[in-house]
Formats: sequence, C-alpha cells, structure tokens
Amino acid sequence: MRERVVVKWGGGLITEKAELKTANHSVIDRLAAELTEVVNNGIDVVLVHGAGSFGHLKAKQYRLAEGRTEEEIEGPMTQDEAVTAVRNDMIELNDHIMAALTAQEISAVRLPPHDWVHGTGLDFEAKFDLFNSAPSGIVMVTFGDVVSRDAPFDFGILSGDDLVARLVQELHDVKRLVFAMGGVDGVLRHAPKEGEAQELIERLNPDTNYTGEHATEMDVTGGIGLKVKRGFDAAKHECDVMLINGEVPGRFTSACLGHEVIGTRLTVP
Ligand code: IP8
Repeated sequence: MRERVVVKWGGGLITEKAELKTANHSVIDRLAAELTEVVNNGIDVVLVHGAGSFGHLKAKQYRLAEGRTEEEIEGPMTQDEAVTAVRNDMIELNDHIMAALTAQEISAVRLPPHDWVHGTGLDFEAKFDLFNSAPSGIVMVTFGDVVSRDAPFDFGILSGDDLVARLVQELHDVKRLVFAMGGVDGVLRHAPKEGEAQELIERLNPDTNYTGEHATEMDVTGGIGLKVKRGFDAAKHECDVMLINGEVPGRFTSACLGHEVIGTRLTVP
C-alpha cells in the first residue's frame, strides 16, 4: 500500500509575513522541487499551506476571526468586502503554489476551504466527503481561509493547522505529518532572542515546558502553540509528527520520507 503524508507549508515560510501579499518565490520553488522527490518515492501527499501576509494582515485589520461585529472598523472596506478580498488574496497565493507544482510536473488539485467548509476549529463541517475522495497519485492542495459560520458570526478564519489535524484524523492512513516552518528549526524552549543561543526541543510530549511565541501583531490564528496542539491531536492517530525548518534545503524531503532530520518530533504517551 502507498504511504500517505500530510504536510503544512507555514505562511511565514512561503511569504514575507510583515509585507502585504509578498510571496517567497525562491522558497516555494525549492519546496516544490523537494516535493517532487517525495512524490517520486511513491508517496501520496496532501499539501496544506498557511496564509502569511496574504491572509493575516487584512484579517487582523477587519477582525475576521471574531466574525461579524457591529463595532466600527477603521479602513476603506466593510467586513464583507474584506472577507471577499482575503479569499481572493488566498487564491492568489495558492496560484503561486500551483504554478510551482506545475513547473515540477506534479499533478495537483486545489480545494479552497471557502467552497467546502462551514465552521472553524478542528470540528468544522465538511460540505463534501473530502476525506474519502483523497486521490492516489495526485497532490491534494488546500489552505487556511475565510470560511462561513453560523449566525451571528457569519464568517471566521480556518487555520491550515486545523485542516492538517482533521485530515490526519479522517484519512486514517496518514503515516506522517510534517509542519515546515520559516526561521526556526522546530519548537524552541524559549522564544528566540537576538544574540542568544536557541535551544531546540528534539522530542516534545504534552508535558514538556516551552514558552511559545505568538506574533499577535500580525497573526490571527495560533502561531506555534496551535501547531503543537494540532500536532498532538494528529499524533494520537498513530501518525509521526515533525516540525522542521523548511528554509534549510533538504529537510522537508527528509522529514516526508521519514529520515532522521533536525527538528521537533511530537510524542504522545
Ligand atoms: O496561516 C490562516 O491560516 P494559517 C488563514 O494556516 C487566514 O493559520 C486567511 C488568515
């Protein structure tokens, strides 16, 4: 039977997080090339990507994660216009990803969550049976997005981290989940500080102490803390979960193939 892996390319890896709608093309192209190696090893891949500067900045400004609000919001758009704008921006980011996959001759299909998801968090409602339609030999691509919710919220933000955990839960046969992040080798004991050595936690269990950093000034989902939480949700389903630095060439491929690699492995008792 073919192996299946679920991977998340973090928004901080594939975009310049602080600069509105700026894709990291060199990183995206290299990750796509690394993905070719994974696919050529006969592994089925589900690829989920984050939003970075194509999602979080506008979502934060228009408070989209909170749902509809009657309070006045500063900016030229209404919340409804911002919902459409962020969805379009996410499609634009996804276009870059799909183009990079096509350039590597990877067969891929994209499934924007605003078309098939209702609700946020791990228990979102899937409007079609995505989980029984994951194709073999074709990379399924989806991403963090603005999705519909019940009134009075009407809309909210679904993180790619929720998507990966749910995919592992529902697909049953996922061997590995790999979070490729930007700027860090994995989960650090303390948030990185200029000029200080970083302590990488190589094995993290639910009782390990660490002080994660959540960049609230730009991030509307959960930063490293949500990845770890959702990673543990996935690890409960007999899936190997690794958080690695996707900026270092080769690590993404190694992690997907199950080779030893620098990073943080999540373990559950
Ligand atoms: O970057 C967030 O997804 P994430 C989605 O995977 C939006 O947490 C639109 C901000």
